[in-house]
Amino acid sequence: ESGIDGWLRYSALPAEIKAAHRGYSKIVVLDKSETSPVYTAGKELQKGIKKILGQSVDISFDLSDDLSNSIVVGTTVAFAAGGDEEIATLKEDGFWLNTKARNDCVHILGQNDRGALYGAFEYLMRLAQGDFAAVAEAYNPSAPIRWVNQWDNLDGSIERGYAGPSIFFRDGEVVKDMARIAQFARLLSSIRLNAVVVNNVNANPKLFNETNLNGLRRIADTMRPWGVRIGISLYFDSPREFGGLPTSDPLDPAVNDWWKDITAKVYEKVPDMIGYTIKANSEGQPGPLTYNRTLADGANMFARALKPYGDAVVMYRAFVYNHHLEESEWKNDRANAAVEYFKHLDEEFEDNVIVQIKWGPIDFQVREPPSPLLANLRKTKAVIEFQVAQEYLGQQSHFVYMAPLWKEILDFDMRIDGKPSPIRDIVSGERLGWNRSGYTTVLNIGSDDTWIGHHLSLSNLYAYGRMTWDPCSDPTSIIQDWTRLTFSLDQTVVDTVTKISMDSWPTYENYSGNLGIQTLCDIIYTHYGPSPGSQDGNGWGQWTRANNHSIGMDRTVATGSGNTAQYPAEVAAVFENIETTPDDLLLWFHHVPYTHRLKSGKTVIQHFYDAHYEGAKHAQTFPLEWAKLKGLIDDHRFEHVAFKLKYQAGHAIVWRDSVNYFYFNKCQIPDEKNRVGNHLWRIEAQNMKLSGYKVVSVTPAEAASGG
Ligand code: BDP
Repeated sequence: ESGIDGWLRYSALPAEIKAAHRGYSKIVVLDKSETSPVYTAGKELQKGIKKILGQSVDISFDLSDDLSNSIVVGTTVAFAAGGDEEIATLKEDGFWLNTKARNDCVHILGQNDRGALYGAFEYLMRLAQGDFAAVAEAYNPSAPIRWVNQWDNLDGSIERGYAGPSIFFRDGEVVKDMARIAQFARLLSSIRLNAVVVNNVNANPKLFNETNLNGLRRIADTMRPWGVRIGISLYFDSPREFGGLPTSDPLDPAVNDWWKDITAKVYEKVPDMIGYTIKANSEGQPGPLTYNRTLADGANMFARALKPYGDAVVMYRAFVYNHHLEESEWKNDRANAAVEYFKHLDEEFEDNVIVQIKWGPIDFQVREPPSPLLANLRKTKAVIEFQVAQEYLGQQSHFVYMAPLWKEILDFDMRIDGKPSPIRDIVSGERLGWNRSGYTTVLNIGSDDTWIGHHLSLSNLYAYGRMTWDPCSDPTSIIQDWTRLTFSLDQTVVDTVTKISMDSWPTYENYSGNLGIQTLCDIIYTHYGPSPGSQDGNGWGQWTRANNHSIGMDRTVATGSGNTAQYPAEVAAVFENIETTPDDLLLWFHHVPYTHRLKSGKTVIQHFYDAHYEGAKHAQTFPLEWAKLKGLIDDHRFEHVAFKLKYQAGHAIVWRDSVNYFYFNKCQIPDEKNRVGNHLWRIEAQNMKLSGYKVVSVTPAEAASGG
């Protein structure tokens, strides 16, 4: 199997399970229009039932038919004409699933078209897992915004993409063939994600040429039947660079008119566009600050242009920082940037501006505390930005299942005004009374059949959908469901994938960066393999502040960057005090000697050594665990994952030795267990017979056994 259907394979149920199902008389679809998600739902049910149960069922559009033993799918409004069922309250995109309705009917009724399609998928995914239990339940999303951001470039490359070229763009234009785009929309809608921003946040203004505007129309037309809307990322300086204006100053009337005009052109092609995503004044991108205007001035310009278009919003990214800092400014703390830039503007943004905040204060590291900005906006609405792309987490060559990480962040209680404020309630809008907020994620699916470059990593997309709908979902049951749908109902398969997945984040953290020091990868460009030495003394500002005696970034008010004070008082007090800071964030908030004792009783440096050995050792178990699945799943995917996990196991050893040796060199404190420098389990190149290789120097040097 190629993996192209992801978790929507609808594998035939084993005969004994199938036998327990009575089948259906027909599928009654309450919308005849082929572009409606309700119609799509009908077709999907027909296809799924054929594959899962082996039954061919006809579609009818007539509610006045004899409905016994049928499936009815549509909106509650369309159904009201023909029924009197009592349905629990539904929110936007919600649905009602009743598998024991009158006359042995199954009712799948959406609050809107999209909800009906979500309901159809829910029902099919239950069937596919052999779950025929009766339900009569309302399903409602935690938040209205459940998006993904693809970072696709017009030339077909993908920023931080590890799964082949873009499915959207090639050679400067939108692709001709929409087949993959439809398949992608199907995957998104099955996990109840309602929009995709199709191009990179480092955007190209050529997106606005006539060919591409028509291309956007085709993308939107392809995704609409799946209930997925599209949005685009904008390049701030487009008026100057693309429109020929002398400036892109957001307070210049001509610039405002230019954005209004181009927006009108965009909406002529895509009338239901969800809006614009803006990355400005960050990492070399121009923005309002370039023109001595505030970030709110910039955001509001787009907001005004979008006002006439229904519920369209501006997603203004809080990821604003300058990486060209002079040496003297290295003392600045990039973790402070978002709050410093945005907090005082809280009252200034137009109602249709939403601030898009990365989950941590820096940049998708293996461990960060939650971004303090999530607790600093009151009036201005926000979405949290996750990263399904494993940019700093092994780039889909290592596997890290991220649902447990997201859950920790979403469960984190910010204690705004001393009251319970778990982040999931902030982003749902409940805590501060926001009407439009929620979630987005960086996603890097490409044209590879695996979608994402590693069959196991696709679980992150599935989990993202599940958690945005219901952030209280349990990561373990999510991965179990995903495994049953993706691989097999076999219990060994489910248990094995679950075990590898649930162990994957702690394992990666152990061998890649502990105690809140961040992922010790090459920070300058690749963000991949070990390079602890690259962390300090550069404008990218992801500091470890490691010297020969001590390590960690002092973010306290007392002696450091003052970052702790950006959190609400109760949380600030916990992080300010080294005694109450949890060990796994110790070096994020404090600078301590390598000999500092953790709550576990170990010193920091011994913890580093032990964790890296532990992590690399545990990574060796992944290919062994996986080997149990030989013959229980298809060979193609078995071999693909086996290869990846074996590579990961090897690279984990490179990580282990590089990081340990680097810090040993710095502090010269020996490992109590005398392992560092012994390069356990490594096969040295000089001990191998090699042909066809040439000798190169190893970077970073500490990755080489001889240093
Ligand atoms: C960083 C990525 C960079 C993105 C940036 C962003 O390395 O490629 O452009 O985030 O989020 O993590 O804008």
